[in-house]
Amino acid sequence: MRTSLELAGRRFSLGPFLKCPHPEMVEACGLAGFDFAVADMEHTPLSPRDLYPLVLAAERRALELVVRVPANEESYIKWCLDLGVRYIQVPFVQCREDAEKAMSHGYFGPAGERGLCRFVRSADFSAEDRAAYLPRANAQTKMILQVEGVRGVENIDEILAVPGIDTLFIGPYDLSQSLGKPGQIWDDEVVAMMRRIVRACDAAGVKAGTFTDTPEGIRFWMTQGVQLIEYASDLNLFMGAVTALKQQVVGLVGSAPAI
Ligand code: 3PY
Ligand code: MG
Repeated sequence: MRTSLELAGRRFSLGPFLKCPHPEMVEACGLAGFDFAVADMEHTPLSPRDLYPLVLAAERRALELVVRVPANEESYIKWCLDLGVRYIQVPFVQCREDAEKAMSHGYFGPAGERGLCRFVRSADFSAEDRAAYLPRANAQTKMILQVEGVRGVENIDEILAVPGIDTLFIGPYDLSQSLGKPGQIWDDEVVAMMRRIVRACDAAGVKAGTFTDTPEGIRFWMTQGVQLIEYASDLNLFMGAVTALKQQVVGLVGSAPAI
């Protein structure tokens, strides 16, 4: 993963969530200089079929496409990997067994039990040498596991002990809900718990990631040692742009235009 940001000698990756299944959005993220974008199958009805043009657009613009699958299910993970997606993000990991299951879906044996077919896009539809494919596929796959509930936090050390996790992603919104404070992502208890997870990641040598929806949030989590920051969403950025434009026009002409 490209790391375009730097603070105090540490490097970070930044990218937005995509809620719209449009390759143009993916290209725009690449052109804007983001390191990655996250196609969100958890919180949109994005289908596996929708992913193909997004993957092509990401490759065209040298952008990393992360796919957040709807659940920790073999089929979802396999469909994405077979298409050539390298970064898979798995929601709601609560314990060691969940983490082991996700990792097993991500890798061919002996590391895991990813379903094996070499007639898929990730193996160049069988044009790639079969002996070369399996180790190359395993080497390029990166698993991002989401911890976003109190149970996951309680089990954080055993989750982090599962070998091969690329990034442990903390979901602040679901975590705030799990703590009985739904939506209060800047509540002291929520932030303290998130910082505790970042420290546990540091100790385990696993990258920490999180979500934020303000530029101040990006800076704050960078200073806390988070290395992967997933930001707001394509639609949230668009809403911000059109709302700001409307306010600007109202300021110029003194009335609310019908735009
Ligand atoms: C959360 O905050 O729960 C998330 O999953 C962020 O994407
Ligand atoms: Mg969540």
